[in-house]
Amino acid sequence: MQLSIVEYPDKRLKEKSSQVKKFDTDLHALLNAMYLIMLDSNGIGLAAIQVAHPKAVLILNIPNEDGEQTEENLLEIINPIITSKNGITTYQEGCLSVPGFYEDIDRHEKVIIKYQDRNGNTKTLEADGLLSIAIQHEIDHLNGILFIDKLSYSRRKKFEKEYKRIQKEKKRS
Ligand code: QAP
Ligand code: CO
Repeated sequence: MQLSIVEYPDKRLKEKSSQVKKFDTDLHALLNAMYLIMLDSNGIGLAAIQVAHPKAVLILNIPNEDGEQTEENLLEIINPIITSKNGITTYQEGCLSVPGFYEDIDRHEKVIIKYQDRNGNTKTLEADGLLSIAIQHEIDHLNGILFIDKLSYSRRKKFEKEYKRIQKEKKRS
């Protein structure tokens, strides 16, 4: 499966993802291909809608204390729901679908989610730190929301201007 990353301002990123019902080989092929393109793009998180599959599927691979990403830390999360959240934390986020732009975003400090794994087994995960932030960022994608949608009016205007410049720079190189 050859995937490519859908980039802002592509309208497909606004779509709401649908629930996964079949935990079959098609789903496994999608998950495997998502992992490869995420690593290839130097990402730590990716939702299926970012590769043009509007399904409630996301993967996360947070680096360890040594800054290394290992496949044993790969999380495959299907049909997630946040069952509990508390605290507030701020982190400078980026997104593979908004390349080259980073901005501070407020999130819940800790979340507990319920989700299914690639075989349809129900799991619970308690997350804090970068994992908690990444989960919230990716669940937003499933609802058609990008981190830039959370910016104030003035920061959003600043983003639009800067992003145009980034896009122009890319075309030149
Ligand atoms: C979502 O983001 C996230 O602009 C994952 O040029 C964000 O993997 C999780 C990336 C913040 C936790 C905190 C972005 C790669 C990767 C870029 C990513 C770029 C190359 C973003
Ligand atoms: Co993203």
